[in-house]
Amino acid sequence: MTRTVSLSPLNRIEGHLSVHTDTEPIDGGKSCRVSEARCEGEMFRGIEGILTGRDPLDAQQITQRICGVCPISHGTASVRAQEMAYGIAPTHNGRLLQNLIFAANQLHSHILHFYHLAALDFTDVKAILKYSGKDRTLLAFQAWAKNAVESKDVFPAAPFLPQWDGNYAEDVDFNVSLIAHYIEALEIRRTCHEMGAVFGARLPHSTALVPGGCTQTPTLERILAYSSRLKRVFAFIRDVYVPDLLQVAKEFPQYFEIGRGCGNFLCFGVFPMDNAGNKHVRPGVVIDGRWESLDPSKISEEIGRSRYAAGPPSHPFQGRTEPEPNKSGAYSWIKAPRYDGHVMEVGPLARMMANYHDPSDTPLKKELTAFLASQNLTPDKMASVLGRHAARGLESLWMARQAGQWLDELRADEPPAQDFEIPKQASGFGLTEAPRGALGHWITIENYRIKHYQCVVPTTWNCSPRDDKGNPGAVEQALAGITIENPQQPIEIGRVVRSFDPCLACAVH
Ligand code: NFE
Ligand code: MG
Repeated sequence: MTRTVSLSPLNRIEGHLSVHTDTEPIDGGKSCRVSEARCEGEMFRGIEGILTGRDPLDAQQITQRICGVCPISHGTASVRAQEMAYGIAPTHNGRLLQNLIFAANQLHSHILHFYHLAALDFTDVKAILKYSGKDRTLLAFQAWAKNAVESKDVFPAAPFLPQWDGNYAEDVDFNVSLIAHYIEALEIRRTCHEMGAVFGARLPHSTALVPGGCTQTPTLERILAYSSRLKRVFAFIRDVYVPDLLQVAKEFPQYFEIGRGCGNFLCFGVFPMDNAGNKHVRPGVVIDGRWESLDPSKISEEIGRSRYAAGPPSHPFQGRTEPEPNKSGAYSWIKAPRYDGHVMEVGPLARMMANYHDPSDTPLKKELTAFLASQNLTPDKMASVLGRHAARGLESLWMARQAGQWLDELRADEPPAQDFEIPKQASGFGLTEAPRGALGHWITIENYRIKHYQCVVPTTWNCSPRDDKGNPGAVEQALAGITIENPQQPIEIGRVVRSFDPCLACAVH
């Protein structure tokens, strides 16, 4: 008999997501297998509508408020769209400063995701009770956990305890070190925000990011402030984050087989190398295992199962966002973006796969090739829970190394931004990558004001509901077929969904 197993709301992600799965019993009814899943974005925000009628220069400020985790991505998509509309490009320094602010924000996001959101799916928190070392922070944590275990409170020590009985990592020292690194990663995140603020003026929401570059000049003092912090962050990624990922992979090899998803990957590319359109992370599309170049005209959004007023699949220049909360048949506030009608996965794994299959040599291809050889893995294993975590870690390592290069390329005596005038009528779009994947903003200007603004956002792709043809979204597909050992404590659903690092605030923007 079909039984619905839900996680509602799913915690340790950003925002309000409910996941419902229809399951069939296996193992005499003790366990079950997911036959199909539904992702439900539970809130509406309406930031695209807020932009209508405003000064176009408000856009990179207001759209950064879509999210406190990936604001720089929204700011970047917005300045790219405005640059196209104004007919300008960033200066040499402007491009590098934007890349540096972006890298700081993306490193922050990946470290946050692994240590503060996902790693608790694999960590046996109660292992801290067996800790016998002298670290005072860990001893304090031990006392807190002991009290929590003995307490009758419902949430004695959230988000650590209570914890479901799952198959967590077995090695006591490894569990304790994941807790220690959870604490250390808080400091590293602060360091990343400081790096971003050196050139971004403030973080999370930068005031320095502008069409044509950045308002902060690259003084020697600022370059040193960034580089000293970058050294610390790079060392953490190399010596802590990546080794922890490898250890999780060693303890949970089955998760290279679980959570495959739709198998199609979309990447808009990021980190411009010049103003001719070349990017360090190249744009590209992989459909049914075949690479093709990106064609932005093939992007559309479908809303048949979303809580918006009915309309045909629309390119973002035409798209509308008109809430209809009680629409019949709709089950989510997330739209369903599609590429040439295909369901696509976006994110670090999609960037890796698009760059791995790209016919030219790409830096990410080099990273992934070395990783696969060292782990004795084939590329198809990357479409999995662990593959997504690995892609995030490998990308972080590359990015932290590359950021040092960008610092070296800054020219102290050149301007950080390009002048421009806002035209009376214009339109443009900006495609970039956010930590969670492909992000695009589309702007139309009339009478010097924003007439129309649409954002198509990473988690909108990944957590989309079914489209007009009934095809489930990427996360919905990744859940189909997984086994849930204990339907009372469906830890496996959390592991699969969190591997995509969903942000629902972004998804419903
Ligand atoms: Ni709110 Fe975001 C990223 C964007 S996800 S985190 O990364 O854009 O949809
Ligand atoms: Mg939108």
